[in-house]
Amino acid sequence: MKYTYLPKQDPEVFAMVGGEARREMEGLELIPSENYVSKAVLEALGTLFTNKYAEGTPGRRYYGGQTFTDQVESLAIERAKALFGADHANVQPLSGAAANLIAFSSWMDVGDTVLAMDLSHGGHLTHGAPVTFAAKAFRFIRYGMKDISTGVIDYGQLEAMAMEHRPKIILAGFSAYPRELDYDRFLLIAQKVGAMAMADMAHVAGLIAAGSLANPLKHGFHVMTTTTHKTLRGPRGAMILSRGKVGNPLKAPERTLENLPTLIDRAVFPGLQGGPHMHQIAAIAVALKEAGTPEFKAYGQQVVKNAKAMAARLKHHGCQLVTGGTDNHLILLNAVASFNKNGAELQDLLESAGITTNKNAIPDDTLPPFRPSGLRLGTPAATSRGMKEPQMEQIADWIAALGRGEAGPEKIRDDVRTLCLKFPSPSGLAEPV
Ligand code: DSN
Repeated sequence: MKYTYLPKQDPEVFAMVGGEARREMEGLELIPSENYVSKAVLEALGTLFTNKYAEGTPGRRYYGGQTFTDQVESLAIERAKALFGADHANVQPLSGAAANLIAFSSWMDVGDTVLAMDLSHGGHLTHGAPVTFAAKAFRFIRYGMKDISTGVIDYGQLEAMAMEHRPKIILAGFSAYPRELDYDRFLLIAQKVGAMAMADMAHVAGLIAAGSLANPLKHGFHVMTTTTHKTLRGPRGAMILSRGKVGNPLKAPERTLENLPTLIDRAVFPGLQGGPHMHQIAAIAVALKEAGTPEFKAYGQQVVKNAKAMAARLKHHGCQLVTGGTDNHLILLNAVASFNKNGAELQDLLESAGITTNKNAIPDDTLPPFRPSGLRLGTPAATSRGMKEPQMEQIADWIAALGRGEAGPEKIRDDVRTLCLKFPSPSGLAEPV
């Protein structure tokens, strides 16, 4: 990426942009929720659409001057619907936390109940962790894994809790769970108690688009939220996809599953947001076009193959993985059991060797969140650089050698840099013209 004005006008910020570009180019990114956007997505993000207010939906805006905002948002919506087989898409949520709160508020009143995954079993903060506003507004109850050694969800417990508490929403989704979910089981339970079936697919939306994981909407789920910047490889942002009939968002509809698209549009604006970020929506449109290509399908398959290869090699080195392996893009390593280090210590050690990861709780963790027992690893970003199974095995060898103290971070940092320079980041560097 070439910059003409920034280096001259604000060299301080430009130096920071350059530092981040070099960090991304020379280091290995293994945080499972991160990725590299294409140069086309980056260009769309830097467009004049950032100048425009566009409250409302295409064709029904509150301000004038919407010819091109209407076009670009409609394109993003149509591409999202086609990619995920949805009846409706709202592409305005600013990010994942907003998308989840909007989906909750479209279907529930204050005090209503949600049945969601336990945070330490892989659920997400925005699924009602006690520190969130959502937890003040709604009542969250928790399901978890039946058997942590395999990762299978306790569907019997889930059903019993649903029957007892009659939740308005049953939420399937996670940010640290390495296995596939049984969406048919979720849906049957939701139907039994008259709940809305909602999936938060932020982590795996790209894998769903690529066909490497199941699509909850195709299994009959009513709503699916996702961020756009993880495996989907777009800009930061989010979408809410749903089934149902699109109505006039200017009129409050009855709260029925059929009316979900309109309920969601109204919950976005004026419910919880103001003007959408139109430059972000333009970049989402570009990313959604990329996600519909055969190259992206191959990418999604390779992300999973790479995660399996890395998991197998870590196990070969005696590492302990939560659920014993992975079906998706992420691995949850028990750092204490593997290397007698907590997740924070291992994260810092790997970072000093140029490998970026994040500390993470493991199921029923006895350590606190700032120095938990686990470490999360993921392959979406490394796969975007074109790395395959041999590189994943090499990375696992480095992690094991560092963890056991058999190699120093300085030496491995050089090897990491050499590998990364052979597989350049698709986003490119920041250079002045
Ligand atoms: N921060 C993202 C993750 O890492 O899972 C989602 O919140």
